[in-house]
Amino acid sequence: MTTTAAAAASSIPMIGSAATSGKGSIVWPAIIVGSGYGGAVSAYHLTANKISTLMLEMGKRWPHRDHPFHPMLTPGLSSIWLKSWNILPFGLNLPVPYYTGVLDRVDLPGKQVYVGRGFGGGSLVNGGMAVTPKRDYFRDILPRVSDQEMYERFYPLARGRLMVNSIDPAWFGRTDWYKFARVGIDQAQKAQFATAMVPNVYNFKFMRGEDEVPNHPRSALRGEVIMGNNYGKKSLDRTYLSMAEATGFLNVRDLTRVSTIRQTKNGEFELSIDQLNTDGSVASSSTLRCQRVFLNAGSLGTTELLLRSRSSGDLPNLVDSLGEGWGDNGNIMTGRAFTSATGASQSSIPVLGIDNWNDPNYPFFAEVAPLPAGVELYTSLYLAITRNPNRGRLSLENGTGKLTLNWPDSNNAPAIASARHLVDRMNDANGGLYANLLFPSGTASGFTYHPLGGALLGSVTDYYGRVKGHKGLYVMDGSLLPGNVGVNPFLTITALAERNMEEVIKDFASV
Ligand code: FAE
Repeated sequence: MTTTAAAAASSIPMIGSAATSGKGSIVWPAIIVGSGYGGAVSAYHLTANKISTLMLEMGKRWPHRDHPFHPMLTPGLSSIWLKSWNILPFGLNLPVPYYTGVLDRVDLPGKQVYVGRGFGGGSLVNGGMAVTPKRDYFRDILPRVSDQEMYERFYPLARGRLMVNSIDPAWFGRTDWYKFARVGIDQAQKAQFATAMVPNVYNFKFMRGEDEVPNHPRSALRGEVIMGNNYGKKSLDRTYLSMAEATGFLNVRDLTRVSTIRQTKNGEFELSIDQLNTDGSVASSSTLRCQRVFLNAGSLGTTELLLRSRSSGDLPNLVDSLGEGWGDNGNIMTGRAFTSATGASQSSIPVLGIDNWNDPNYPFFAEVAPLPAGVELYTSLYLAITRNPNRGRLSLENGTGKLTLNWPDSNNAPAIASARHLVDRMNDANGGLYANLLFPSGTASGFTYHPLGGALLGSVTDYYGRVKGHKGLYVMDGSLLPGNVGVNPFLTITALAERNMEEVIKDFASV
């Protein structure tokens, strides 16, 4: 759904209303770039305060009533962002329709970065795991943010607004769909690893209905997740963004990509935008104006826009540390074959973690990941988040001006060591071999689902996401976080954005 600024400005009675400037174009009180976690929390707070807000999202808005999404083994039109082949780690390069689908992979030197595209950002494609980091690790990575405030106030607030819930232990204990996770618990216990059940934004009552109620619509039990869920998952378009739209103060333009941001002499901002067709071509280009910009294009998108705008002289005062502190959250995938039967039917939503975070030598938190192939593979799959202290730097490549990353292979060494420790100890205790058919070298460290950093809190921004050097410009997304949060990141991105927005909304008092 697309609402024009002009229509919105004339129809909404607002405190901070979009004003017509002397030149006749609309000046929005606030524009948000990107509709993932940072963008959605920004939208919630701005609109709750009756600030007329325009949200620009380069991906497409997919109405849930159309049930547009496909299982990951049979991708379709809505699945992949502007590629003609399946980009999944096990996608075998099979052909897919070239369209503005939900899952994208940005290939940078040393790292393939998976991201969500569409109204809802990463929430459309992620596994929904809503995990709180260990409190002492949080203190390590963000020492200037009060952990008391975060753990007593903002994490619970974020969990509530994201509609996080937990699986019923009795159903988990008996359903065939989670045999793979129960096997994970048994085998981890034999290997003397601790395990933890993990909350999720997928509605587990709905999932149980998928299992037990005849003719119930299926999503998690139909292999849907990484290319969108038609039902069950409380993606942001069903939570924060829907609450923001219900206020009447949020206007959304999808398929709208921001290319540069310029601050003018009077302190306002001009955003250059391209309206995209669903084949990726540019239908039209124009400029939008606003008083404040909330930049939430994700770690790569936000950092790239800032780098580009600095290099063109449009945001000349951005600090030198822009692009630094980027990390892959220690992501690494591995697996074990010829182990116990893990079940032919597997829910696509993970609920179990193997928690070895406090091991000083091989720290990791490993999601026991589903492999919903529909046949018994006697294989266990793990997406491990390791404590990898190595960081890269995002920058623009000389000559081409394309986003690039400095990430030597040696940066992956701590992740590989921890992942191998996981597999070796599990195999020693339970039997089994490295799943070399899936991962020829035993582990896959050349990708990440969790890009973090590039515009670090307290460095590129102040301690609340206000960008240094450009008053009125804010960042609230994963680019604030220093490369590794120790668990799956969206709950921390959301909770931190809640904390920051509660503070920066006070900046509007003067408007
Ligand atoms: P993000 O959600 O990426 O949103 C950024 C938005 O900005 C996107 O919609 C972009 O299309 C849009 N955008 C980018 N550039 C532009 C531009 N120039 N103009 C206009 N729009 C633009 O950012 N995390 C968990 O905690 N639990 C999980 O279970 C989990 N599973 C995952 C599985 C997969 C396959 C993937 C890819 C990620 C997973 N994640 C998971 C990571 C999580 O989704 C990610 O950390 C957050 O989505 C990042 O939130 P941001 O707000 O930073």
